[in-house]
Amino acid sequence: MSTVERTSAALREPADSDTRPRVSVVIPCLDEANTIEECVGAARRALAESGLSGEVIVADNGSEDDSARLAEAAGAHVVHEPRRGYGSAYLAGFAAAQGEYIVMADADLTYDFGYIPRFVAELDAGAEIVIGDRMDNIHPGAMPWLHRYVGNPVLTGALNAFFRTGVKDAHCGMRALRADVLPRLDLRTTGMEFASEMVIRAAKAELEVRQFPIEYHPRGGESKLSSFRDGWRHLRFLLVHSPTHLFIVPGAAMAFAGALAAGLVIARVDVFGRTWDLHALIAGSLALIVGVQVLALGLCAHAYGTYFMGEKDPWFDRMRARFKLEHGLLLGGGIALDGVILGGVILGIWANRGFGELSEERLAVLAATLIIVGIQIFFSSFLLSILGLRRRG
Ligand SMILES: Nc1nc2c(ncn2[C@@H]2O[C@H](COP(=O)(O)OP(=O)(O)OP(=O)(O)O)[C@@H](O)[C@H]2O)c(=O)[nH]1
Ligand SMILES: [Mg+2]
Repeated sequence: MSTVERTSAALREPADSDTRPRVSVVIPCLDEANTIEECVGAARRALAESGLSGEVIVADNGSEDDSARLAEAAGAHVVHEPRRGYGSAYLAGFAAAQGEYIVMADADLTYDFGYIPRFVAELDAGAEIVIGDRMDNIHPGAMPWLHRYVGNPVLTGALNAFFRTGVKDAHCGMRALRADVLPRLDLRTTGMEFASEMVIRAAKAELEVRQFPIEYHPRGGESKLSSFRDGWRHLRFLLVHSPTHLFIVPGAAMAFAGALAAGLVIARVDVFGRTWDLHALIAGSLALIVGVQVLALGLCAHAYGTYFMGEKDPWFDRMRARFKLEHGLLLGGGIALDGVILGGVILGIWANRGFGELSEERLAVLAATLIIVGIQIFFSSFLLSILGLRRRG
């Protein structure tokens, strides 16, 4: 289920413009009985004080405490989502939202609902998504050291290195968006990685994203965040959505280093005053074989993304415009054939010695490497072609 199939109520059944609220404040909630009432009250006050018509939706994620009842009593519309996870809770909340705009914030009093008018003003001014930036205004005790100086900078840094979103605080939980961008965002993730997914999808869909500094307060009640499990979920999401960084870059680096090491051994070039020999050749060969394998997997992952997930990658598009199946077959077949010829040369040397002592380990490693790499390229080219059989674009 995603925001395409489960888009907001406002888009499925447009209410007439007189009754439709402008703003839906959506609050995900898992066992936040200490703070949920105050959050709902603060959200309603912020709407009333700024003259915005609105509703407050609490997406209760199977709380075992009194959260759902307290939220309802405080005036929220409570939707129940039994499937656990921050993303699941938000998907359920979005599906119930009637507003033209959606404002998102946690149920733990870390975010100040007084910012709602500012978020709305940014949307009114043309933004499609607005994301708070907590980084310069974190109150003492609001964010553990590990998240402030390791988790957030590393994950936000990786996200921007991979996807160039320019978002400064990619995990900020206070955001706002136009309900009508939900189908373009097509959000699907169920856990905390939902926060990253939204930022990445917004960048890929070229939405107008704006940010402004907000304050981050210490939490009331117990945190639901698990540093390592949730951190890993974010990182995993970034990696599997960027085959270039997961496969192509490390694969190319390994293949290059391996080919270089093997080349230096074969050419008998001195490195740091020593001639590298068989061990360096074996290491180089290993790196080259693994590197080519990883590169081939990366190309297949790119092909899958392009053909089946509507991804747009100019680099991959250029590659597939330039290289056809036959190019791959010729390259792979040619390299494997070189390896076979080299094997024949070794056999010739052996025959010359009357099939006696033979010590052509270097040539043998080289021949085996060429045959392996050639066969990998040959069959990977077929696999790439198979992936593109039913392509539409
Ligand atoms: N982690 C988590 N949060 C959920 C879930 N369902 C709803 N939530 C709500 O999502 C919001 C975010 O969770 P938090 O525990 O505040 O996570 P966080 O804001 O990253 O971490 P803190 O800085 O400790 O608050 C809270 O309002 C939770 O109650 C769930 O299954 N897991
Ligand atoms: Mg929180």
